[in-house]
Amino acid sequence: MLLRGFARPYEADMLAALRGIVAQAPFRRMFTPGGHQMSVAMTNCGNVGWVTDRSGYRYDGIDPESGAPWPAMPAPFRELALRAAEEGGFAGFAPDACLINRYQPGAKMSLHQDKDEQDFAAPIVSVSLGLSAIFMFGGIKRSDKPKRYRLEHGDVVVWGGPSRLYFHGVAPLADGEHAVLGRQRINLTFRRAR
Ligand code: MD3
Ligand code: FE
Repeated sequence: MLLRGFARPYEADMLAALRGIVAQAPFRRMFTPGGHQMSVAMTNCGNVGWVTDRSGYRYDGIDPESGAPWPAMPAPFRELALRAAEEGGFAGFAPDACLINRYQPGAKMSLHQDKDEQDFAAPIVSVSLGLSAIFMFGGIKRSDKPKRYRLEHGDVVVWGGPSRLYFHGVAPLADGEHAVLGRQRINLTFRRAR
């Protein structure tokens, strides 16, 4: 379910909280198990964070860069995720992980499934901020032809039910200047990892 502009009322609180998170756990470009450096820079907040390195993909309670726990999930993040999931028909969503992706011009995310989580019955809630991006939404098979959606500042999407395991990705970010966030797109995904 696509909720256009749903994050707008939370924008100021989210951006303030984001500054605190990034001060503790800066964005970094991780390596895939295959040894490729991702074009998207990432960080996390919550009890666990998604990480990738040469040994594989996993959720980890510790930020490998600092050796410290990830920053706590701020209250406005939890509130937004809960309210959006409720709109999408998933009452009581309590995410334990929030992956924060930063796209600069040219950054992209290839078609993939999110399946490192324990419980696929919980939805994933995504929040887009800053420059808009073309989101590609396929099907259960990698070969299913993706539909394209433009995701803009403040848009929230709730991915639950069958779509939870659909292939998806993001086309290379076009250059531009966003009034609030400048030359970047930030995407937050709220997850129930454990
Ligand atoms: C559909 N992020 O972090 S958010 C990711 O814009 C990821 O940064 C993209 O894919 C981004 O894993 C897309 C939308 C999204 C997130 C999770 C999904 C769509 C999804 C999980 C299942 C199906
Ligand atoms: Fe994903």
